[in-house]
Amino acid sequence: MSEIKWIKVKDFEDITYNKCNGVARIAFNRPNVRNAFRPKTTKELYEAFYDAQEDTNIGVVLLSAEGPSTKDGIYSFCSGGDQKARGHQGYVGEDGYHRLNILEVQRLIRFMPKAVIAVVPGWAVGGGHSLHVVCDLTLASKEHAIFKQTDADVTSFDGGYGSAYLAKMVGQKKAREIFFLGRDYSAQEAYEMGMVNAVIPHDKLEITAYEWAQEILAKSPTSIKMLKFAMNLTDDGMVGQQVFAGEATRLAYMTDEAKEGRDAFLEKRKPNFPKQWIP
Ligand code: S0N
Repeated sequence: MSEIKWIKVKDFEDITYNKCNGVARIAFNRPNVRNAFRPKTTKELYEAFYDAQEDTNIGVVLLSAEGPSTKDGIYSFCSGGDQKARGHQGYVGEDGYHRLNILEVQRLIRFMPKAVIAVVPGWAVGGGHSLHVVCDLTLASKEHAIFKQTDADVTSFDGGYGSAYLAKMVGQKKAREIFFLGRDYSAQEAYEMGMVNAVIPHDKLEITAYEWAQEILAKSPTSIKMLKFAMNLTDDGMVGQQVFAGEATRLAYMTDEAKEGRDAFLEKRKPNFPKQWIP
């Protein structure tokens, strides 16, 4: 695999955002606070993910992290909500309001019609752990990745994907252990539990993520999209059905039937649908 030539999309403060050959790479960039997210971070994440979703040249998104920390050389993926930005009702943004916008970022990852891969070089903790859970795939650094849920230490609880969906992934007993005890788990332990797809030597992590992305990009985009939405559907209730059905409607628009329905309306006549009741 030749060297990846990332092209910067935009200058952000709390994240970096690059693209190369159909892959978007969005990375946390606050390594000295273990890549904790504040409202500015979630705003930037949302903007970058939305851009990646809308860009028809992009088929796979990597959610990664810059690092290591210049203070102590420790790598991190994300340590969750920035406790220094936390007020009485949530995380306080520059406008003074308390926001919980990380859930909007989670939903964007969950519902975008493209594969999102969490690339975990170090600590994945609290809301950072939940973010890796909501991504479609997770690749973890063999030497430095550590998975940990501290929500019950700081009175926050991700009652959605971070916990309930995690339980579907690793089983109820294990998910309860992760949240109730808040222990550290290595990449290998996380792999054995079923919440990590592969354990990768640290110096090969980024290139491996890019190679996985290229493998996915070689597949049928419609299949990847429909498979993601089909696998989401049962866990996402009516919203999952809505997202899946929206794509089914898009496919229906491409049929002769749909063309006849549209043309008949525009020509002010009764539609004459092709009578093919194919079972
Ligand atoms: C990550 C940990 C385990 C790393 O430990 P280590 O290596 O010993 O490093 P430290 O010395 O502890 O940290 C180094 C420096 O980084 C700062 N820092 C680390 N994490 C954070 C953080 N989350 N916020 C702010 N600062 C952080 C340290 O303070 C230290 O700085 P200096 O050098 O200046 O002393 C360890 O650091 C750790 O346990 N971190 C805290 C993890 C945590 O509890 N995170 C919050 C968990 N909760 C959430 O994430 C909320 C999620 C959420 O937002 C949400 C989810 C669902 C629904 C709603 C919400 C919502 O509330 O919005």
